[in-house]
Amino acid sequence: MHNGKARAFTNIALIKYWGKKDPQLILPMNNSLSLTLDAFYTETSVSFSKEYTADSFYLDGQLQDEKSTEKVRRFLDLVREQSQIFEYAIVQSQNFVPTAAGLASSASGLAALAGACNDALGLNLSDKELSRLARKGSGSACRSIYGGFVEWEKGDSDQNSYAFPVPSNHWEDELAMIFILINDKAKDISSRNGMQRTVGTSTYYTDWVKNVDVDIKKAREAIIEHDFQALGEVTESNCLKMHATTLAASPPFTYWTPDSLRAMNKVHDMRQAGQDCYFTMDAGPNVKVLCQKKDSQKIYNELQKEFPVEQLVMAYAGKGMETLETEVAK
Ligand code: FM0
Repeated sequence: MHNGKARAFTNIALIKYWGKKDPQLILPMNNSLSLTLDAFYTETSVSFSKEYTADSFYLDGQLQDEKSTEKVRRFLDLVREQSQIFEYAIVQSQNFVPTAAGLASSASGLAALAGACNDALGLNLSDKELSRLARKGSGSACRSIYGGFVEWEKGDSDQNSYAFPVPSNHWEDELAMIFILINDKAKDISSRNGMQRTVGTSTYYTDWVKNVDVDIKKAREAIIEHDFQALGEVTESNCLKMHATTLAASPPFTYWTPDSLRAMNKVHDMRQAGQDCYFTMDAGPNVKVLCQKKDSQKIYNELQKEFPVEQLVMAYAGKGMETLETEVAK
């Protein structure tokens, strides 16, 4: 029996990962840059044993079906290959989210699973190797190995595509991100499928790839200079460019709902009124508002005029992946 346990926090990209060059190895088309947050995280235990006859995956105590287990099982296969320990595993994950609104995150989930497997099988992986391993579970997970600002260097092979911390002199501790959780009854398109369709069919996609390096550079500079307006502007503009690519896909799609637009408008109105805040969105309808910690309570209160408090979550910068004590002896 080999047991391991780890916790990882989710991260939100300020400059987005959008498109794969190699879907098998999960090599991205572009660099991305994120902020790891403290409000959403996953704790995962894994045990490998010769006695098990199949992999099983429990999420929040519920045994998951074949479809939800697939990502986990494929990841376990990679780990078995890497460790040469060919045993089935039981994976138990708990998602910690401050409201009932769900917000499952493959970034925190796969980063925690990578950490737990490393712990269980005594792989002794460095952070760089852990980032590479997590990447193969879910691209954005490679960034959740680290806290604060993180950049994912796209690379061009399994060896050189990994995330690393962006030096910021602890500037992230002065920032906040407020989540506006928006319910979407429409059928959703996963980020994996959405980016695949976009790369394959969107006439705007080449434009995205051409421009994203400029945004990465602007974000890096803003972080070095602790220039909040510059970081906010490039965050918002990069998000809009990513979402524009989906409109030119075939068939076209969008992650925006009327309430997402209402939230984006609210952020614009607040900015007009002199508040320093900027939005970003990922492959779903939720809107995240980047602001400075010193203004965060005021902005949160202002958002409450438009959205019920149950839909708002305040987040600050979070830590990197950590190994936890297992309950059972190894
Ligand atoms: O996080 O197919 O990691 O940079 O969230 O598992 O590699 O779930 F807005 C989209 C995340 C994409 C931007 O994609 O995809 C970002 C996104 P996978 P992920």
